[in-house]
Amino acid sequence: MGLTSSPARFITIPLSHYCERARWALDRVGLPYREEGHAPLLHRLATTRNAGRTVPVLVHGETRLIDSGAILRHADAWRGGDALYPAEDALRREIDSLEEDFVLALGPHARRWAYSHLLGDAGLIRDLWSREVPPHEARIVPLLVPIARRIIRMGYRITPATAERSLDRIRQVFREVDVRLHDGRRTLVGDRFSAADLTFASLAAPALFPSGCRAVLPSLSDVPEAMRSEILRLRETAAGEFVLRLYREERG
Ligand SMILES: N[C@@H](CCC(=O)N[C@@H](CS)C(=O)NCC(=O)O)C(=O)O
Repeated sequence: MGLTSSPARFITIPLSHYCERARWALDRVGLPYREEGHAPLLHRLATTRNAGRTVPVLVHGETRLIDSGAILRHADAWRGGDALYPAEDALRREIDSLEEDFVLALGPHARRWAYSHLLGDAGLIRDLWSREVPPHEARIVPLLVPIARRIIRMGYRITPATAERSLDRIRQVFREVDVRLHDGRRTLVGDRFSAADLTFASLAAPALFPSGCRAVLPSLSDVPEAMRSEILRLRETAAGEFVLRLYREERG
C-alpha cells in the first residue's frame, strides 16, 4: 500500500457515471478520499487547476490523475495489485480490451441518451446538478441551467436522432454482454470481480438507475415515461440483471 496518509482529493460532478466508475474503485480498495462535487461548468475551476478538464480528477499526494481509467489503475496499484486487475497476463489483456470497449461504446452513449431525456425538464436538472455540491454552487445552478443545457446539447451533440442512435449502441453493448454471460458465468472475465465488471456496471448506470449506485441519479418515477419504460426493459436483459446484481453484491 502507498505511504500517503492524508485523504486524496476526488473532484467530481456527482451525476457523472465516469466519476462513479472511479469512486467505486476507490471504495473497493479502501483508498481514503474526500469527494469535492461540483456543478457542471463550475467543475472546470477545480479541474483546470489540477491540469485536467473533465471529471473525475484524483489528487493523491504528489500524484494527479485526470482520467477514470488511470484512477482505477492507481487504486489497484495502491492496494498492491490484483484487486481490480489480475496479475495473469491473458486475463489482464481481456479486461483491458473490454474496458476500452465500454469506455468508447457505452459511456458516451449512455450519457447522451440519458441527457436527451433529462435536459428537457429544467426543474429536474436543477435538482440533479444541485445535489452534493457546495451551497454557493447550488445557489448558482438555477442561473446556470439555461446556458449549461445549451452547452451540453452542443458538446455531446444531443439531438433526437443521435439519442436514438445512442440507444441502439447501448442495446448492442448489452446484447454483447448477454452473449458473454450466456454460459452462466458470474463475472465478465475469469472467476473474480474485476475492473471489467466495475466499468460495465458504472457506465451502464444512466440506463438502469441501479439501486446502490452512488452517482446522483433521479428516481425512476421522476423521469419521462419513455425513459422509464426503456430502463425497465433494459433491466430485464441478462446484462441489466447482471448490473443490478453487481451493485447489490459488490458495491457494498
Ligand atoms: N476519459 C474521461 C472522460 C470523463 C468524462 O467524459 N467526464 C465528463 C462527465 S461524465 C465531464 O467531465 N464533462 C464535462 C467536461 O467535458 O468539461 C474519463 O474516463 O475520466
